[in-house]
Amino acid sequence: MSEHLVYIGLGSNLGDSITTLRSALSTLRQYPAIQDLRVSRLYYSKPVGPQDQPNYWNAAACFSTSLAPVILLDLLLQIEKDHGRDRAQQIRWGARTLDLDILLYDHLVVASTRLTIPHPYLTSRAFVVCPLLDLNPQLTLPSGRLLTNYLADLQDQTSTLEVSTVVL
Ligand code: A4P
Ligand code: MG
Repeated sequence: MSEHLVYIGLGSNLGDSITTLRSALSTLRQYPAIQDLRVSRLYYSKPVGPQDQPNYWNAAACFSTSLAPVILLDLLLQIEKDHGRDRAQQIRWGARTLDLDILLYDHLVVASTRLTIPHPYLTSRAFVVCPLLDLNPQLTLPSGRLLTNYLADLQDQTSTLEVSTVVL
């Protein structure tokens, strides 16, 4: 079975976010098809989008997997649901107990109705770029561009992004 290197983003701004993020990571570690999972530092930041919602806790994780992209998406959506994510109540970019996004899957580019990889907002959000660089400072996108090259344009966001001492 071929293995793929995947990076995911984790976010939460409702409920006990740190417990939720830890629980989601421990759920992922229990799957035999997910191996060598590593987690970034934990970040705390103001919401992007509607401001009338709590601040967010964010991190990224990378792992090796034999799961195809849509199978992995279904697994992440199920884990979100199991952690109280209620899509019926949700507005775009609004508050959520748990958000799990596929950021990168090898150097694959996907643009289907269910899945866009790389994640469309990956390079424009410091709360995604910074944890990804924790995991791999030399990370490159499918375009071949180094992710670190995008940091300069995100200075407004990085100045308000707090790194937590909490280890997930
Ligand atoms: N989908 C397509 N591509 C992907 C992918 N690469 N990974 C589809 C995961 N899902 C993907 O997801 C809706 C659908 O997107 C899925 O069913 C899947 O088929 P969603 O998580 O409900 O999306 P959304 O929240 O409505 O929109 P979006 O743009 O994905 O939201 P984001 O980007 O997750 O933003 N501020 C801070 N500081 N930190 C945050 O984490 N998060 C958001 C939500 C807003 N502001 C934030 C944060
Ligand atoms: Mg999402």
